[in-house]
Amino acid sequence: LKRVADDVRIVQEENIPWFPKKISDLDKCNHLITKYDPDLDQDHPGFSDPEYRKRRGIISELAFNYKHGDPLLVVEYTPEEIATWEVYRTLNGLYPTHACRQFLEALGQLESECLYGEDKIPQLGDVSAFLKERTGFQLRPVAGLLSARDFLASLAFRVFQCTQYIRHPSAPMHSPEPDCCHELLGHIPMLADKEFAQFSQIGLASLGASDEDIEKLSTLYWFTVEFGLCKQNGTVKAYGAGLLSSYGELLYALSNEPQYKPFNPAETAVQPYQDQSFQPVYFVSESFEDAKHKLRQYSSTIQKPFSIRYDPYTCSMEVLDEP
Ligand code: HBI
Ligand code: FE
Repeated sequence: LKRVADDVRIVQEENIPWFPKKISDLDKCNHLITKYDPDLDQDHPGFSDPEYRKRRGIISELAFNYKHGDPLLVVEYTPEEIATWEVYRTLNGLYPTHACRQFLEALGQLESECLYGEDKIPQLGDVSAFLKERTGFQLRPVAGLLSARDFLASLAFRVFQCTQYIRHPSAPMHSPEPDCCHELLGHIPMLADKEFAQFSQIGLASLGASDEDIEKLSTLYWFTVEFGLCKQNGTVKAYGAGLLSSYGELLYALSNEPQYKPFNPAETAVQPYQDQSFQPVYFVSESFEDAKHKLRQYSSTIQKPFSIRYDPYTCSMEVLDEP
C-alpha cells in the first residue's frame, strides 16, 4: 500500500513545474526571451550598429557570469551612454505632477544620497544596498527580457532582475526592451516603498503555477507594476514603471484620452495587451493597500496542491502540503 501511495505522490509532483526553493536557485532562473534582442530583432534601433552590439555583449557577460552572492560589478559608462541618461532630466520635469507620492519620496531620497543625479548613471550595487535597507529587495543583473516565470519567481525572494545596459542613443525616449533607464527610473523608486514591495506576493503566487496562471499573473503584473495608476487625494497618479520611464506615455496615460477601469484582479488578469504602442486601457487602484488586498484575495483562488511560505532567515521556500 505504501508503494502505491508513493507512486501517486511522485505523479503529483511531476505535474508541478520546477520552481526555485532557495535564493541561490535563482541562478537557474535565467531564461531570456529574445524577441527584442538587438542581435536578432531587425527593428531594434541598435540592430545595424556593431559598436552598440559589441558593448551589449560585454555587459551581457556580466549577467551571464553572475552567481547569487557575487558583488554587483561597476560598469564604467561611456560619455555617449551618460548622454543618453538625459531622459532622467526630461522625465524629472513631469514627476511632480504625474508620479504618485511614494515614487516622489523615494526619488528624493535617492537624490539626497547622491545615488541619482543628472551627470551619472546609477550603479546597481549602490541601488541594491539602498533597497535592501528599506524593503529587503536586492538586485541581480540580467542580460535582457526574462521569461515571465523566471521573472516572477525572483520577486518571491524579493530579488529584482535588473538590466545594466542602456538603450541605443538614436532613440533615447523609447526602448523596445527593458534597459537601465526603465529599471532605475521606473521600478527602483517603487521597490523602496514597503507597501508596494509587498506586491511581490505576485511572485509567491507564481511558484509552481500552471502556464495558464503564469499568463494571468503576468498580465496582472503588466497592468499594475508596469502600467498601473492609483488615486491619491482625489487625483489619478502613475505608479507603473512603464509609465514612469516613458515621457510620451506618462503624459498620455494621465490625459483624458485613454479608457480607465477600476482595478479588479479577475478582470485585469484576462485583459488583452500589447507592448508595441501606448495602452488603450489603464486600471486605476483606490490605493496600494486596496490593490494589495485584492491581489492577495485573487492569489488565494489559484489552485495548487501545496501552499508555500517564504522564510526570510534562510532565504528559502517552505513548502507545506495541503491537508
Ligand atoms: N524581464 N528583465 C526583465 N524585466 C522585466 O521588467 C520583465 C522581464 N520579463 C517579464 C516581465 N518583466 C513582465 O512583463 C511579466 O511578464 C512578469
Ligand atoms: Fe519593467
